[in-house]
Amino acid sequence: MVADTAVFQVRGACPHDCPDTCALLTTVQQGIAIKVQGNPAHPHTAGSLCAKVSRYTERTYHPERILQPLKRVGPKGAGQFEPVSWDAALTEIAARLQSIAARDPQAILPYSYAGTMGLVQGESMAARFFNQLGASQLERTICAAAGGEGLVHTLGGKLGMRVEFFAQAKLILIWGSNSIASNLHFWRYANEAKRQGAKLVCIDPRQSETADKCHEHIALLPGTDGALALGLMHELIAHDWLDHDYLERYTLGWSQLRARALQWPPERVAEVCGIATDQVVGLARDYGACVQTAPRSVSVGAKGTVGASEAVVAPVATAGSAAIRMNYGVQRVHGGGNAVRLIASLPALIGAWRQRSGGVLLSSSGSFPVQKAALQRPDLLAGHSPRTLNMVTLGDDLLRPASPVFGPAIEALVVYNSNPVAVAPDSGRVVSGFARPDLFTVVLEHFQTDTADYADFILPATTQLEHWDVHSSYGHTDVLLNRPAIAPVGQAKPNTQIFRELAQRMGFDAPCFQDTDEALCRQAFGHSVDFEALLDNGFVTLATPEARFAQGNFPTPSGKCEFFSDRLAAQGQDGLPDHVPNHEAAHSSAIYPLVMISPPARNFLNSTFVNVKSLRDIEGQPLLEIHPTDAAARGIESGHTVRVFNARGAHHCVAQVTKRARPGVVHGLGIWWRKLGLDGTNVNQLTSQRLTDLGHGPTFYDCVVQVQAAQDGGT
Ligand SMILES: Nc1nc2c(c(=O)[nH]1)N[C@H]1C(S)=C(S)[C@@H](COP(=O)(O)OP(=O)(O)OC[C@H]3O[C@@H](n4cnc5c(=O)[nH]c(N)nc54)[C@H](O)[C@@H]3O)O[C@H]1N2
Ligand SMILES: Nc1nc2c(c(=O)[nH]1)N[C@H]1C(S)=C(S)[C@@H](COP(=O)(O)OP(=O)(O)OC[C@H]3O[C@@H](n4cnc5c(=O)[nH]c(N)nc54)[C@H](O)[C@@H]3O)O[C@H]1N2
Ligand SMILES: [Mo]
Repeated sequence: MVADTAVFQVRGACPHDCPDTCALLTTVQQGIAIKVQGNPAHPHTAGSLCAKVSRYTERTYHPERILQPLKRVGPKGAGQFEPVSWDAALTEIAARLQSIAARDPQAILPYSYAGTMGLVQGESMAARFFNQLGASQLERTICAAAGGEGLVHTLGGKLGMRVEFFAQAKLILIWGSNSIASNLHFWRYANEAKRQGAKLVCIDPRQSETADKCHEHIALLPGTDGALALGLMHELIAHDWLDHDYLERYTLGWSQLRARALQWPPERVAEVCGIATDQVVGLARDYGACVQTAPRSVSVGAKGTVGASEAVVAPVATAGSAAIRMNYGVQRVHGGGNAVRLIASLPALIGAWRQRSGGVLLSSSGSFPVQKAALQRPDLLAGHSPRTLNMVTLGDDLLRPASPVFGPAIEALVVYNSNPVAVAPDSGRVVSGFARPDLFTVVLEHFQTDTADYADFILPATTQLEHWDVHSSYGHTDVLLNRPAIAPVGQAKPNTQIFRELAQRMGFDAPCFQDTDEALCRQAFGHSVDFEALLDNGFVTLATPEARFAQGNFPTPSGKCEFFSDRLAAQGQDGLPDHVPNHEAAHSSAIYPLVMISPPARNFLNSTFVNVKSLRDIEGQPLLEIHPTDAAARGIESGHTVRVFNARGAHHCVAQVTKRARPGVVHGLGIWWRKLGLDGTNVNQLTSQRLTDLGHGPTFYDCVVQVQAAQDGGT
């Protein structure tokens, strides 16, 4: 038996919604986690963590952690609760859900996202529970849906370059990503490439910390990335910086895409993107210099047809490789799906995929053989065919009455792994919905978040240090195991256990409701991942090809990189990607002349960590970055409280006058807890519930506002 005083380390995985999915080492002494570090044995983590997760023990043992079930005693939203026993809480919740389900289970809505990315504490037991119940299904689109669809319809899946090979690229475009803040372990590889002489270009409306460290920064207007990609294609065609062999063999729809791109000369692109023509031309030159195989025998007149090379041209790597690290910042606008389709098409034009250090990476999550059906058991739906509601439009949906089109009004909401009152768009509507006195709301949480304030019951959930889980990643290709390092703090229980116990009270007797967390960890990848190796090492690297698309093999219906998608055309969409303008920028007027984007603050993770004081102190207060010209026109100076407003609402925050913002664009760095802000709101008071072109995603960065100095210091 291990003596109580023994100090030991437990291998785990970072649960947060971040491409890095780090391997953790937690030091435990006398049953207390005293330190959380990066596992030096894991190549991507390389022993270092971000500032946030280094503070994980501060969060786990936070004095405000919820340690017992709580029941509402005050009015909705007032945040007044009293402790109750687990038995009393679960019995009452089960009774309420049963009585609603007896009328129509679709009146119950689960709401969850990526508070933990764990496959087990995410959608396993919870999904089984709601499937068996026949509750409304949730379309989990709040983050990556447009970009994900864009990849699927172009490359065939959420697949791309392996992140480690960025270190060998000669040109890296960091496109819609503040990597130093949100993808730190990729930045390590980019930096290595930089040391070897690679050129780094950042494409982002904001002069981010990452832009500071790149050789060049292209500060385009939000939502104009599709136009920029088309402009690059125009130049690649005009100068014949094309890998004709690759285009001929491994792509579909080149002649159509070529014709469309030729409508985008650099001058037009510069106008739409709000940048200099030289920047478009220069970027195309850099990218074109990395063309892999360009047979000379081909006719290339700007108006003529590009003939396929007659002879088989051996793929000779003639130049350094171009790699694109795209991130989800590009796709939170109306045309986000099309923009991702266009950017993901670029590597095929120059044959960048031929080398392992060329291509594009937006997400690697499609590499993982996750046994989703085994975890979630859609078969339990038998007899039910519930509606699906989109998590982005929660505000409107909570306020919708029953109708033949919508179905029953939402009567109960069960929230876990998410903080929708803070993170969902158009919070005025979201808050009105949560405040409905007749809505029954259960929130599984670590803390009394903005959402938990509106709960009828808050149930204390365990953190990553206290439960089992298994993780895929969207930024690398390793599977990670998380072992519990400490016993649950207080009366907290894993999400899985809470749903197991609720299932029992609801009389759900299928044997799958008895599966333990360890059994669920094993089911997540079935036989495709060696679980014993995971138990031994904490991580397993998937056997994925080094240069996945060097010989085509795109998992699309045609097996090619699909510039033209028959699947999209069959849905009545344009089969060919195009620049799709923003919903709102296009209508910008004298009333709301500024575009607001609200990218992540470096020391928060979405709304997680905002209540960790040491991290909040670094961020200071909710900030609005505004360009000196826009500030001067409004009599605003750094440190002034400003009122940011549009037709959806108003939000007060503190101005930071800075050239990090380009003229015409302001940045409300997110995502603050409303109740820790200046006036009980955050940036989502201003964002809209409108959806993207593909994937029904959110359009957080497609938002026009006006800004004025606040009259009375913040109310
Ligand atoms: N520290 C930290 N890390 C995080 C997160 C966090 O909140 N904090 N969030 C995590 C999450 S949920 C995700 S989905 C991932 C990815 O998260 P992303 O949100 O993609 O992360 P970033 O790379 O920080 O931000 C996107 C960048 O896109 C820029 N941008 C905004 N609009 C446009 C546009 O129209 N075009 C272009 N080219 N750029 C634009 C923003 O200025 C910002 O610098 O990161 C994760 N990592
Ligand atoms: N304005 C604006 N809004 C945005 C974005 C933006 O860029 N701008 N980004 C969007 C994006 S990309 C995303 S992904 C979403 C993120 O939205 P969410 O996924 O809702 O992310 P968080 O705000 O981090 O909230 C997660 C919550 O889960 C809780 N949690 C963590 N682990 C567990 C667990 O094991 N059990 C339980 N029960 N709870 C747990 C945490 O305490 C936290 O309160 O926000 C979106 N909202
Ligand atoms: Mo996200």
